[in-house]
Amino acid sequence: MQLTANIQNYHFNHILLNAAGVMCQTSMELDTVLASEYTGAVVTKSATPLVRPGNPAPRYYELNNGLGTINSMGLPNEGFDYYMDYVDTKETYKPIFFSIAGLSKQENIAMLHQLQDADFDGLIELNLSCPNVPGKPQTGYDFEATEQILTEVFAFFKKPLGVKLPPYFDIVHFDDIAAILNKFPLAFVNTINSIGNGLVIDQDTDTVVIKPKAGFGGIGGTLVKATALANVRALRDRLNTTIKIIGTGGVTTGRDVYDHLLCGADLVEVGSQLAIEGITVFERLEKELTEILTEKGYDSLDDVRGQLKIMS
Ligand code: RRO
Repeated sequence: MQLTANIQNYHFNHILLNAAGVMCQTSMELDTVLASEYTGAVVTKSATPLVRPGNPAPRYYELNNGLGTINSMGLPNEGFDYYMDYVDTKETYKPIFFSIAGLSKQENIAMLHQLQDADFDGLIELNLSCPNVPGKPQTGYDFEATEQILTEVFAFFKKPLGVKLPPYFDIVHFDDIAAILNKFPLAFVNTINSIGNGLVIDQDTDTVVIKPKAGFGGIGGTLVKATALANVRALRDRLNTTIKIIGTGGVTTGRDVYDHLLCGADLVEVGSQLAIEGITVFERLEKELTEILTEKGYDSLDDVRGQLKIMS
């Protein structure tokens, strides 16, 4: 069965890939994702202009019972030039998403100018939703700032660009963010980033489980699946059809991938479960998805995408 997708002129032979931040900080990790037979693309760790060590450890924790993860990595990355060198020298037929997350609008604009002028011919993901840099709010929750940066970006930027969004929790917020995003020629939106500023407590020691921000961190994995699906569905219902959707959040089984597709996702990313299980997660998820599609008698993803049923 063809488990493929398209965003503009980019073709994806498989619908799964890593979520930014997981298995994508170093060239070796990026190579690992690209080398998997079951990934359609790779996304780089969100880059800042200069290399960053990130927050102090421990900064990542896996909850018991596979419930999910909490992280406050704090945007550790090798710096913009490192990822530019990587994409410049990498020979692959798979599309590459170059993720950036400047600490200010000016940093994002500067990196986008460099990407615009470079030979890079992949897609660009502007991360508007990092929850873990102390003192830096998530731009995606500031609708005015979101519209402002996109207005400035699209005044000069001509390459395929998408945005990584934080989860929204209110119908009016779905309406408002979609109305803003629809004003721009976005190639895609990626929803959701981790649910920001959760708190996990160790039962034996009555202590938080990560050190930065007094234990507050972004939640991922099974715990966030319902929120992720709601965001994919709500945005698919509201965005122009030219804007494709990457569904991210709560994917640990083939059924979770299927549910993202039902809600309208074109591609599906795996974050927490990739960190927990490693690169073989993609093979398992694709096999489980294929079994579900076969059992239901579907021979194309077009039969599934966006076909969620509601009650009359
Ligand atoms: O590096 C991080 O702390 C981080 C980022 Br940039 C992000 O976008 N989402 C997340 O959960 N962690």
